[in-house]
This record gives sequence, C-alpha cells and structure tokens, in this order.
Amino acid sequence: MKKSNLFKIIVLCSIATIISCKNAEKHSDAKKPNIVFIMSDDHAYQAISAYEYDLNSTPNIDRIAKEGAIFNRAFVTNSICAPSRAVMLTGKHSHINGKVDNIQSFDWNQDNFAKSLQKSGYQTAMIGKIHMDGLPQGFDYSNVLPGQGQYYNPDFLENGVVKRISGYVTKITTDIALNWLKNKREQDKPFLLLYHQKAPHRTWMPEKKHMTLFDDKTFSPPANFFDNYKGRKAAAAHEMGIDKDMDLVYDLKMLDEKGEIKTKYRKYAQSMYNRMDAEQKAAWDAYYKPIIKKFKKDKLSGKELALWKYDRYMKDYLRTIQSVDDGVGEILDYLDENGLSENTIVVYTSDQGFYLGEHGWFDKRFMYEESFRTPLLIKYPKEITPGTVLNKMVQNLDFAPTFLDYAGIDIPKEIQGESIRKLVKGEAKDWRDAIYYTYYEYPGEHNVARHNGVRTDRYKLIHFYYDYEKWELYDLEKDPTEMHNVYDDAAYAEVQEEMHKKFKEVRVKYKDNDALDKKYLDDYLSVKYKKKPKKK
Ligand code: SGN
Ligand code: CA
Repeated sequence: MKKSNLFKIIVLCSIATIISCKNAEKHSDAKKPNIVFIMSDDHAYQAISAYEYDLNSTPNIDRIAKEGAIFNRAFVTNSICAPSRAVMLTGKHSHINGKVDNIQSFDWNQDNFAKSLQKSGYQTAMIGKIHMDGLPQGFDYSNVLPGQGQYYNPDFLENGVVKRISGYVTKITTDIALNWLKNKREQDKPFLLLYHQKAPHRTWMPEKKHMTLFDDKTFSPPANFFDNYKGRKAAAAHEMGIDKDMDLVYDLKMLDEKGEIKTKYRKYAQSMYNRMDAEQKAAWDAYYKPIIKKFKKDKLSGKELALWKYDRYMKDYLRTIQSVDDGVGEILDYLDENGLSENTIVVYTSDQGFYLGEHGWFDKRFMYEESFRTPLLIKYPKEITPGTVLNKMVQNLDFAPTFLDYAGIDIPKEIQGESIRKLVKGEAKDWRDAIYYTYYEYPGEHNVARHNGVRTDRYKLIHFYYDYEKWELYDLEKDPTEMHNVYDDAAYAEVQEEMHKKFKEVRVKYKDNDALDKKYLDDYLSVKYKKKPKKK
C-alpha cells in the first residue's frame, strides 16, 4: 500500500473513533443527573419549617423535603464559613485540606469535586457566596461575592472581574443563577450549579418586601437563654451573647440620626446604610425610624432589654430567610417548568448551624448541637422516595463523594467522607457510629476556644485543648440542650472511657493528631497575631 493511502486510512479511522467516542460520551452524559447545590450562610435548622420548630414558614425549602428526604442528624466538621466550604468542596477534614479557619488562605490547586465533574463532561457554575480568596477552580463560570459580601448593592466578581450590582443580594444571586440556567447553560451537557446565598449571615438586613414580616409577633427565647454556663468554663468566656455582645446599632439597626446611641460598631452600621440608594434608604427609614424612636423613649434595661434584643434579632434574621426561601422557589419552579426536575438532584444546606438564643447566643463555632448541626434536605425523584426522614449521622464531609457517586465518577481514596447515595435509598449496610469535629479560630472574634471532639448517637465528648485544657461530656438523650457537663461524674465513668476510645479512633481514622493541632496553632498565631503560642 502506498504510504499516502495508509495515512488516509489512519486519519479516517481516527475520525471515526473520535465521532463514536463523542457519541458514547453524549449518550452517557445524557443520563448523568444535574446537580443544584443550594447553600445559605448561617441558616439554623430551627428556622426551616420542615424541621417543625414553629418559628417561621419556608414553604419552598420544605418542598425539597416533601419531594425527597430530610436529615435530622446532619453535621459540619468545623462550624465556620470558609473551612466548611473547603470541606464541602474537597471531602476532607480541615486539617487535611489546610483551610482550618477563616483567616488563612485556601489552596484552590488541590482537587475538588467540581473539578472532577467538569473533567467528566459537566458544565459547572459557582454563584453567590464562597468566602474564599482566589478565582474558584473547577467552574466554567463563577460570579461570587468578595469576602462576606454586602446585603445592599453588593459587588460581585464575575469570572474574577468586579462589578457592583444594584439591588438586594439574595434576589441578585437568584437572578444570576436563573440567568445562567436559562441563557448560559449548554443544553446537551449535565450541569452542576452551586447556588450559595449570603443570607441569613450577620447583620441580617431584610429585603424591602419582607421588612414588616412578623411585626404582629413577639418571639420568646429558648428555655436556656439565661444560661449561667455552670461546669462549662470555655462556654462562659464567649463573646456572642445576645444580651451583652449584640450591637444595638450594627446588629439591631438603632442608627439614630442624632447619633445619641453610641456603640462599638456604629460606624460600620453607618457605612452599610450609606451604601443604599435614596429609595432603599427611604424604605429602610420608614420601617426602622419609628422603632428607634420608641426604643429611645422606652429606655429598657436588664432582662427587658435582653428580651427586646432577642425579638428584634429574630425578626430580622427570619426576614432574610424569607428572601432565601423565595429564591429556592424560583429555582425549583424553573426546574419544574423546564422538565429538568426528574433528572436533577437538589440539595439544600447551610455552611453550619446557628444559635437562635440557645445558651443566650447568636453566631456558631461551638460543638454544641445548634451550630454543629446543619440543615440538610435533598431531592432526586429518580432515586429518593418523597417524604424520606433520615436519622443517621452525616457530615458536610460527605457532599464531595456523594456528588461524585451520583455522577458515576470513582471516589478517590484520599476523600474522607462517604457517599450518602445508598443511605438515602435505605440501602446502606454499615454506617458510621461516630463523627469527628474540630474548631481552630482562637483567639479571635466571639472568643470561642479551640476544641475538638467526637459525637455518637447518644453522647458527645469535647476537648478544649488550648488555654483551657478542659473536657466536657454530654448525654444528649437526657440533656439535649447540653446544660450538664457530666465529665468526671462517677455515673458516667464507663461512658467516659468509651468516648475517649472513640475520640482516639476518629483521630486515627481521619489522620489527625496533637502535632497537627500544634502546627495549626503556631501558623494561626504567627499569621494573625505575629506572636508565639504560650508555653503550657
Ligand atoms: C464576621 C461576623 C462574625 C462571624 C464571622 C464568621 N462579624 O466576622 O459575627 O462570626 O463573620 O462568619 S461581622 O461584624 O463581620 O458581621 S462566617 O459565616 O463567615 O464564618
Ligand atoms: Ca457561615
């Protein structure tokens, strides 16, 4: 055969192979499920009506549970924003992915599940809050808030380019997500959409349309609102009390014109207000001015003031959630109306839980239930029976392997989480009986000491290992609100021993140890405080 003919045959064969591979790829891609991963920031499970706490009504988020499954025991591994997101992306604990606190930077060069999906043919987008520096990797399109983001007229970084957008952040984030689904999505590819809201993060600034919601209601705090922290020394040192730490002007909007209400963070409240346009300011003033006037007249103090603060906090916090729920409704409607629901997995979660007055607190960080736990709802009509309720312990560590599993991609052995795919179908044989927690950002805002611990179905062991060197043990069945530390209580001697064993086991399982704790402490102190840790 002539050389040129041989060459022609090779070229033709290669083209045929490429075409058939492409077709095969298209064919298998068509079966891959789309993923809409919805995350909000600081959304307490207590504030989702599907969890039945009777605080508010979130009909759209609830739709996910009705059409799919709800988890009663979903937890994070490190209850703070950026570390939680790093765990979610990598499927690895903070001490492995390196993003242990909000301060240090995240290494985007490491593997994450979006990169794997992208490589396997998914079109990927990251929209809203990500709270990590650097251009998000693994996404064909990103449009994210820089840092914490602003509620009114926020800046967005569209593929790394900054743009200020007029309006309210939750609505804008929804509009960007819908626009991507409608106009930027390639119809013949499976897609992964991370739709991540800033709300209901501090300082809980409501959208105009929900500004008066709950005005006919006064919220009463949980029974342990006036906690005295007996037997819980580290908890007692907190700086996240609604009573003593919540700022009247910054958090509770008492920005009076005369400047008579002077607080530590007043100037930040002023700059957030200044960011609004005339119309936004007018709506804001129409609502808050009469409240400010009454507040100045009433001169509340002591318990009365604490209860007033709680009520104002809850109203604003829940109002911001109403806008989040509206957005979820718009996305679900879009999927329904465009025949996408059947083949789309929709997840709703938060980067962690939040205190709504339990122990007298706002914020998170502690391993106590309300911030350790997080909401988790998932629907996927092809596999999940509507109305499924799950009580097994899952963690945000499980997102990456779960999404890889659904996308038919092998789960790398370095991933520390487990796919929940079988669990949701009721087909998981062995499931974990203990989960591991770490918290590092100390000394720092809200003064929550460094700690780690283990939780089983019934018990929780916590170790505050820096500055305090204290252990706490809780019997969650007898003491669900964690008011009685039973560490060193003779009645719990056996449980205590067993929990220490479990603690060691999870430390080994997840490859954590004292040397790593020390390393992260040294790194943190040198970055944040430029000083050496105290000698023990
Ligand atoms: C900000 C908040 C804190 C909050 C952290 C972390 N203060 O610093 O109250 O704990 O974020 O939140 S604020 O004055 O800026 O509102 S996280 O969700 O990003 O981890
Ligand atoms: Ca958060």
